[in-house]
Amino acid sequence: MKHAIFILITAGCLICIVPQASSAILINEIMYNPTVGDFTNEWIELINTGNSTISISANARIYDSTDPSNWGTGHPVDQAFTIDPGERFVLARDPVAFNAQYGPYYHAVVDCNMALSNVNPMYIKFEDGVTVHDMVFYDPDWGGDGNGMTLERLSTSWEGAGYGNWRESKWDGGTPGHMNSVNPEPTTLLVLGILGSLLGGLGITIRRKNRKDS
Ligand SMILES: [Ca+2]
Ligand SMILES: [Ca+2]
Repeated sequence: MKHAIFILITAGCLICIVPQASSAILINEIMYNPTVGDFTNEWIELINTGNSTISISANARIYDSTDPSNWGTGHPVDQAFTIDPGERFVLARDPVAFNAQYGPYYHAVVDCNMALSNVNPMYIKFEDGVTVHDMVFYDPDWGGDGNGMTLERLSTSWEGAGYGNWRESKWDGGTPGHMNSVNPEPTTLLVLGILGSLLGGLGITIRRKNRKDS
């Protein structure tokens, strides 16, 4: 019983101190290692979790880096666009390749020349001017590593920096522009996920593997 109380108190504290995403625009899905065409077929799905349409300027950029202290110059989107409430929007490294794989998309796919590592854990930040919409972290060990799947965000209510909020998609090719295929887990697993996320955030180290990036 004491054990159970301790776990509940600990879980409560963790939920209190884990930051939630503050922007309405979040990174919701990541295709970092497509089965073919790594230099063309990478994409990121954004989602507008707010209640109003949000305009993204042509100065917005995706930053990707293994070192969050050195983001580099980032990768600009090639056009301004808007995201309606609840809408999922795709930024693709090559919209022509994306449309060839997934078929005509219901919305414009915006070109953004990202470079997502297949080897190293990586940070991704979506920024528009002074507004940092979201920053997430993924690790190829979490799934989607060249098997056709993506990494999907479990919940838009939780911060996106750790494994606790990311899972390999259940559908081949992932779910660009659609609801993610993974579902939030039961409370107990959620708490464990948040704990893993918190510990990961405190002690993230960038591991270099011996595989060659593609
Ligand atoms: Ca890649
Ligand atoms: Ca999706």
